[in-house]
Amino acid sequence: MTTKIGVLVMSYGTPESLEDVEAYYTHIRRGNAPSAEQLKELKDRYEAIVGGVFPLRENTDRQVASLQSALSGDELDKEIEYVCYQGLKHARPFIEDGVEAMAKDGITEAVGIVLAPHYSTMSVGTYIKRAKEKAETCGVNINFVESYHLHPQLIEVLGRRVSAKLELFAEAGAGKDDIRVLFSAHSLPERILSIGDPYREQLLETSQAVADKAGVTSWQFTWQSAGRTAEPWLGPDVLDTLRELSKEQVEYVLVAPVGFVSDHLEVLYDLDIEAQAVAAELDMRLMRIESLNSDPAYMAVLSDVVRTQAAQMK
Ligand code: FEC
Repeated sequence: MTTKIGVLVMSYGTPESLEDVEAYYTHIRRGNAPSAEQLKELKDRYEAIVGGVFPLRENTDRQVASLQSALSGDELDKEIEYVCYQGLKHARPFIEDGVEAMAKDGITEAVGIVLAPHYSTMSVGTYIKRAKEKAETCGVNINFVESYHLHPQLIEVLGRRVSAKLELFAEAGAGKDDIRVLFSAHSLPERILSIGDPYREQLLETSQAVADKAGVTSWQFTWQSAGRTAEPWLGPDVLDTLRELSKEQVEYVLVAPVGFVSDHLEVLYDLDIEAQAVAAELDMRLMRIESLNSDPAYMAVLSDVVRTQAAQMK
């Protein structure tokens, strides 16, 4: 007999239209509406992205569909049928909607996974909390993949992306030691450090492993996309790091945003527009590795960790 296992695939979520940005921003701010100035600033950033205003929606849709295919084509697990459901943190379908949809389909056993490889109580932890709370009310037994930041195939594919851009720099005349690789991730409030949160450590572990894989010795870690709130956020920010590197006469910089897996605002605006503008001012050449999006290698990572989690539930 085939057992059906639901897979709740969770991601950040993005507005559906410019009119929807205010509600989205209010949700991120836990019900506090942004000021007119903050709202305009965010809408301007969405409008500035080239190639589509809300690319994260399409990218998440594709990732969920690709993961479904990867799990369905599994010859090993003939007794298990995996059914993927999408659940977004700040937009429809919300995490709770995804859990409810599973329950309506009669699913009682599920695995939850976030499209972000590193665990933090303030990021992945809050996705898990919401999914768990909803699952309890719907009679769904759900277990979670908390992180997969050192999965060998993840390190392999990120290493390949770093090497590909380093080759482009070499073709442009840069020597290996002239290039600084900057691994980056979304900043979080500094207070996470005092509660022993593993986020920073996991990001450094991924960075070290990818650097080793690509044979990079000249690298450092930097934060990006800090929120616009009064409390201190983890730094240094990528823009400050570029200014520091300029003082060290570094001319070539490769940014590898290993904390993200998709093309979205924080990559397409914060790096490709904002950081590029600062690099140009400093007369530096800046490149970024391509995002994983629905690369089959990333789908293989996700399907592997989902299957491993499901096997532990048997
Ligand atoms: O393309 C898109 O539409 C969405 C891009 C997007 C991603 C993303 C990922 C993460 N965030 C994380 C933490 C925070 C915290 C706050 C916060 C605020 C924002 C705002 C926007 C936004 N985030 Fe985000 N984040 C994205 C977008 N984020 C827009 C609001 C304006 C601003 O501050 O820039 C602060 C909340 C507060 O005000 O209290 C904290 C983390 C990630 C990476 C992990 C994940 O994907 O969940 C952590 C993509």
